[in-house]
Amino acid sequence: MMIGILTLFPEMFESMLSCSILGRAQAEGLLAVELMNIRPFSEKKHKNADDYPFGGGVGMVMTAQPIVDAVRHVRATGLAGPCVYLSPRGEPLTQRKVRRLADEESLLLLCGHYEGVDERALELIADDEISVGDYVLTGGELPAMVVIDSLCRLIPGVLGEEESHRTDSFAEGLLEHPHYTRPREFLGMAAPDILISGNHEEIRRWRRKESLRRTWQRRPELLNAVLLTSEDKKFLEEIREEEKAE
Ligand code: 4FV
Repeated sequence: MMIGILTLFPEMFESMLSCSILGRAQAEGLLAVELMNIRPFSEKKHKNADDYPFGGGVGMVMTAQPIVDAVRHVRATGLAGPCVYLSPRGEPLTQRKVRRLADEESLLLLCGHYEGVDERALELIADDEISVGDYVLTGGELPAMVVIDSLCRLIPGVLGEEESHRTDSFAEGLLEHPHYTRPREFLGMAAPDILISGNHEEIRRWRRKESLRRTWQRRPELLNAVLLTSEDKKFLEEIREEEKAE
């Protein structure tokens, strides 16, 4: 997969792209990331890429020309995938959306900054808008990193055992079950015996029930979107009884 990033602050990406899973994915040729600074495309004498908002108000707005020319340059290099603008008014990013993006050959991520981007640039070049959450950041760079990080996990070969991202939170629309590792006893707290029993069917059942419990406790609305098995319904019954008893 090829990901192009258009930003005024390419240096923000250097460390996150160079370490751990993302670093390895690029080294193994499973992912290619092209960082591009928008500013050099500015036709302004001092290369500024922002200006005062029409209609007044605080802050600055990114000007259309450098963005449109930068996208045209990227398109000319053959990156044909959808151009996604990161903004609080975008479609909320979900694991389902991440899976859809991961099917693309290539992607172009446009990072806004200041108050935002001139709307005409978005009309000309944006194919999609994505939000990573209902809060306001200083720029689209961190949201772009969130998209890249969540995407790269789904690229075949990036995560060790293929299996691992299939058991993710949200992979099945539920929150993740608790995880434990050595030592068996920590500060007097024991890891659940079932997990050390070697009985894989019982472990599967424990993990499914604990995923359902966490989801029921913290994000019950998610349960409406999950196709619950009869086993799930029985677990939820037990959980309601157990929680009532507490
Ligand atoms: C954002 C978000 C976000 C808004 C103005 C950048 C900032 C500034 N992007 N999900 N939440 N963007 O807050 O995606 O230009």
